[in-house]
Amino acid sequence: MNSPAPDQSCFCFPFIQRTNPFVPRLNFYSCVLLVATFLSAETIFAADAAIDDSIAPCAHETPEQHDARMAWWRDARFGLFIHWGVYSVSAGTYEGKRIDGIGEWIMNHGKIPMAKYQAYAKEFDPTNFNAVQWVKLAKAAGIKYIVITAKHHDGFAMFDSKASDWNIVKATPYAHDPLKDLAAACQKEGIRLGFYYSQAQDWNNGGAVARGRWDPLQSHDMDDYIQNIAVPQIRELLSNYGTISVLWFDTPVDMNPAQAEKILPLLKLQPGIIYNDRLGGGFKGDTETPEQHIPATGFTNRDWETCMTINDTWGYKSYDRNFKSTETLLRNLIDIASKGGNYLLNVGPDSTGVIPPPEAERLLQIGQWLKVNGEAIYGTTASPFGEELGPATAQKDGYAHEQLMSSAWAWRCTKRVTPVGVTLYLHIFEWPKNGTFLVPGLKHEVADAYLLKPNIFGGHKHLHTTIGADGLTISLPATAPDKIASVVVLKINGPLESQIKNLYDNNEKTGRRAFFNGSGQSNVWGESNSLVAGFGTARPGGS
Ligand code: FHN
Repeated sequence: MNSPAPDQSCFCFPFIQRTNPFVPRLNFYSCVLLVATFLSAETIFAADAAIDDSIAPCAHETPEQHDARMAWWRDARFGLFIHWGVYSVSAGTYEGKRIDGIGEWIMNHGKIPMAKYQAYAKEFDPTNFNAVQWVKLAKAAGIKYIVITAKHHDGFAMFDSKASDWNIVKATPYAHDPLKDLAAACQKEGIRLGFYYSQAQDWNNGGAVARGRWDPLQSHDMDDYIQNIAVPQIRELLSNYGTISVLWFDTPVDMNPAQAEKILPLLKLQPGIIYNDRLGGGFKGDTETPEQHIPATGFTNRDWETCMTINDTWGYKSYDRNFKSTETLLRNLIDIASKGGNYLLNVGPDSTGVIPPPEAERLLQIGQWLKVNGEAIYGTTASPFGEELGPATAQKDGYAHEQLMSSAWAWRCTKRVTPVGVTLYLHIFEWPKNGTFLVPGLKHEVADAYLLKPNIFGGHKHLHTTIGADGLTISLPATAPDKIASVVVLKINGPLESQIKNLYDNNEKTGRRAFFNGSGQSNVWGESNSLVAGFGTARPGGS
């Protein structure tokens, strides 16, 4: 472990005594850099101009190579996010008081001193954790990849780390590495595995702290932290767990390009790995990551993934029962697929290692729908229409920030290009009472139209269609095949022609605004956007 001698004090923050066994060492030069970074936002942007993109993995790949690398992820459409850590012990309550906000932030929101927070680790003994069961649940839910918190902002490593003893093997009675089990189970069951890693914020190991430090023992030297904690831990994660398909960075608070450049080359340890847009330092990554909302129009030129809680917290809170209905979750998945994105839906296991039953139940219900209708989700691309979304309206996301979102919820469409033409999947949420459904603007003869859900004999009910001035009208049976979303399949020979009104065109700006929330406003960490260098702002020529 890289722990300093206990009597060292910090050059920048002389009031900080180095008594925390987990904090890394500060040196004169890193302090100067730190102060300079704090003093001037221009420092960040000046350095940003000098970013060396060639160090990014796959920096020189051709568009075809890029598509090949992203292919499995684009096909997957549905991933499972897992926020699990020592915060599941406190479960939203500190010293008898319920702490507001998301559960994994309890140390920060509750201003819990390091010593008291670290004591929770002694109660973290998840003997009910069973990686095979988790992965089987994910599979039954129709999930294709898992992203689990290897380290969240509290700095607690959910894996065996030599860089800091603040980890599940050394600091808990469990004394075991659950990520090893999960990696083995994913490998066996054919589920892709990704790691979430809080590369900048670390409230126990000397990294950045959003909203200000609250314990004098919290040291902060970003360069030292990046060098001695983030870099070695990411190396461990990308070296010791077999194939890792995704590295999911988060909250690039205080990250400058030079620090991001220390991390980026490590991704070469996993050829083909996909990383998101939250590294910081101006690197745009492979994916956009709208959080707690679905952008009105998706992103036209970037892969994107909405991450979302199943209730109102990422990490377990014993009293958060505000679970979204299966109907909402399924509509979200379909809405996202219809805009060409992925849904990364979160669960928060408790401190014994159990995924709360209401969360598991919802996942299984989604899985039942996907078993019948998965063809209309996996490997599909965005709707060729857009009219079904209604006008983009300002609504609140899960953090009460205003975002632009779709206003109409009668139906959605996904598309698959086939060797002979195009297949359209109409996901109908509001089954028409008059027995007909109009696809506005579609004037193609269809080679076949049928309900995706098979009848009791295993065949499909074929549907009559007619072309009129407004589009294609489909005759439907009186009752919906599915209570939440019934899928009608339209087979079209040859390519779709351009008379279809496509609201996705030229809408990238709108989609971005919906995600980034406008300049000068607060982001989800309560920091000014301008201090979070590069986050959410795609740099042409980035990796
Ligand atoms: O601060 C985190 C939060 O705890 C959670 O991990 C989410 C998931 O996307 N990300 C951050 C906020 O953007």
